[in-house]
Amino acid sequence: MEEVKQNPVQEAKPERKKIMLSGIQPTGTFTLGNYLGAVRNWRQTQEDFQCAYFIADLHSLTVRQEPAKLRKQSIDAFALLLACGIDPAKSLVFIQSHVHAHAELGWILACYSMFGDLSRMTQFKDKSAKHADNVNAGLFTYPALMAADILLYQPDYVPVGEDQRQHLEFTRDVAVRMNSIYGSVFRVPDAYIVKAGAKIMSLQEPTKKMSKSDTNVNAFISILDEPNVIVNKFKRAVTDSETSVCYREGKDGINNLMSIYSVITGNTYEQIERDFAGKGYGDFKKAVGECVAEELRPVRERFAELTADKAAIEAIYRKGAETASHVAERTLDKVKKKIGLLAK
Ligand code: AQP
Repeated sequence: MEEVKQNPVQEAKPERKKIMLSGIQPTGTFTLGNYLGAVRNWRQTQEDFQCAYFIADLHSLTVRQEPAKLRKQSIDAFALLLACGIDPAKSLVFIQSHVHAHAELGWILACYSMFGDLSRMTQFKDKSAKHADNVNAGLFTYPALMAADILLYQPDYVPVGEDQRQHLEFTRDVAVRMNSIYGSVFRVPDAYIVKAGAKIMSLQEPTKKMSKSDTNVNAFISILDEPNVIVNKFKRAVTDSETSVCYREGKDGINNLMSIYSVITGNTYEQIERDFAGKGYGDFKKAVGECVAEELRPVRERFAELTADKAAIEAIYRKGAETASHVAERTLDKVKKKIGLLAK
């Protein structure tokens, strides 16, 4: 196989492109929410930014995982990133646990993270309520690891959907705290606001966000679902007892479907309301299902091609780990020196 060159995010010239970084957990096949809210935008941003994208496998450990399943999900998630159009020739793509600096800086930053701030994190509250039998320390300190994931690559921007704002604020606070004690250690990243597809909701409980670890398979669209499965899930989507397709407060189910349809087709809500005036929810759900199935078709096909050659995928993530380690260790060495750890 031809060697794929990974794009080293920090070896940029003064007129460098801005650096952008994000990650996704290997907790299941990506959903339509992950795709529209994150990965599809990542594919577009890699044209204008120097991007680094990673599989956040260390984060997935905050919830108990089956080892064999996690391994498979991690390699599949990596292949999915590539299938969604993340191009290792343009972006740095790697697996978090392959780069030791993440865990190491995570510990250091935990020592600069405040208990009060950690205890206010929505994700900690949500996940500890959902997994009351396993409220572990990682679930509590994960924002410090997330700050390390980001700050190691000195990005200018982190793309944030609605659910991620708090994490970036936490990261910025830690970076500012360290910079104010030790001088310039980190670039303080700004939010890159993702408007389109910012939050896709569950098809069964449209007040909850669509999640890949939802136990109800009808609640989410997996990006590898077959077209007929996608159309059927949309047919079953929870809506309301009215009949007109319009975007209005309280119509959470229809609002969600309109938002999905609008992101994919580029049609405005007014246009959608006009196109479906006089038609029932059935017609609209079918149209949404069909456009989603069409949007995901190339991803599914590319994923099948990629996973047929496991060695090729391994070569890409090994190369990614090597390049990412090189970049991350430069930041880590700088931090260690600044805070007073003795050099080897
Ligand atoms: N429903 C969503 N709508 C829009 N964006 C979403 N994202 C997740 N769900 C939606 C975005 O996907 C990126 C990666 O998320 P993640 O896998 O790291 O964690 P998550 O947000 O916890 O995603 P899930 O699917 O809900 O995973 P589980 O079920 O394991 O907790 C992020 O940029 C996120 O904003």
